[in-house]
Amino acid sequence: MKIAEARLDELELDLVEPFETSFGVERTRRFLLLRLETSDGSTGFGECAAALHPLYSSESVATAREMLVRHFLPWVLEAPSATPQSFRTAAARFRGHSMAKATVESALIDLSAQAENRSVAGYLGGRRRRVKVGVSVGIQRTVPALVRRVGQYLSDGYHRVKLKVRPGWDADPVGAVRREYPEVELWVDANQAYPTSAVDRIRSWAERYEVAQVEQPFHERAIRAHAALARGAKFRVCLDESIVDDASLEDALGARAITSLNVKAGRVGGMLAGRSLARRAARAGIPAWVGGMLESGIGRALNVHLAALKPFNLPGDLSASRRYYAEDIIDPPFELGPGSTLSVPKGPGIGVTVSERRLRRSLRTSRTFRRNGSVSAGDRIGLRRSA
Ligand code: OSB
Ligand code: MG
Repeated sequence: MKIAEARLDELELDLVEPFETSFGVERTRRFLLLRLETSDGSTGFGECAAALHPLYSSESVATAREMLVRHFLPWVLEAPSATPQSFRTAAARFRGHSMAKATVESALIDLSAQAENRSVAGYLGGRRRRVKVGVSVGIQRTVPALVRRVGQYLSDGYHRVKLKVRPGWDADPVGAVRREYPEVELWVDANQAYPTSAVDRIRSWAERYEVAQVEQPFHERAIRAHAALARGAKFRVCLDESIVDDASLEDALGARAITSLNVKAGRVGGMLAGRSLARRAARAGIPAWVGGMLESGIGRALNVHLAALKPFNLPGDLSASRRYYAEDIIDPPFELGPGSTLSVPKGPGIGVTVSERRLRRSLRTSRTFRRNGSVSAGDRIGLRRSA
């Protein structure tokens, strides 16, 4: 495919409620959206998972923008033919910046799938029509508030609930949710908040309250501590931040530090890498699932397509549009279906329509780059005030 134009928008969408984790509170989501246009007028989208500040990982909107503008978009606009695979090979010489890389790869996958008149899921080899999903619940102000929040999600129809935990917000809230909802499938995610000395304490409350999965309790490089927690545990130990490439997965498997794999295309450099990691985990008997980064409908659609692949056999952090945003930027919005599922858009490509009107309302900056080397005159400031 010959790419004629790249448009890089920065958007800000207000979350329906603040999302608090062990690393901070998010009230709005600021993110980059990439729109690639081919010389014959097809358009493909990629949403960058990087947040405004580098708290989940070292990438941010600013670092991703720098890599896109300085390195990746010039490559895309100069390549005689750009494919997801050729981009991946070309970008591999740059270390890190996985979320920036994944953004370009996603837009190229959207275009490649459209060119073959298939959905993104079909292009990647996925066959599911609906994918099982759950909901990730942020830290709340009080335990009763958390129990109420979980109750609302259960009545919405979610079958599995992932509670964000951290030292001081763990045994009490998890126990209260378990007592109120004896049957719910409970997961927890600490985003690296515990010292490695907490192995026994985590094991104790996780087993007492029948937590099915504990995600990333320790630092991303603390592989031995995760292995110690996994040894003999009744719950799965899931790694998120620790797994960034093939080598980190091999090391975690070798150390028996992982019994569930969270795949986020952004964290691992794209959907192609995410697919191969999930296949590798499956060969080792380890289940995988698709994680989330509070994406808008575009990123969510891409995640749902990825979750249609066979090795993703646990419910993903893929919730309905209204769990995140009052108004999504896609049509139709994602709605929760029977059996705690989302349906995989049929395509071609991502299979959802981007509402340019709603996108413009959330626009902070926009810059367009063209093949002949021209760049639109300066950054266009969106309709919303600057932060
Ligand atoms: O660790 O899974 C995580 C959101 C932002 C950053 C990290 C994480 C999360 C979530 C939200 O848990 C999952 C979602 O998008 O629903
Ligand atoms: Mg996580």
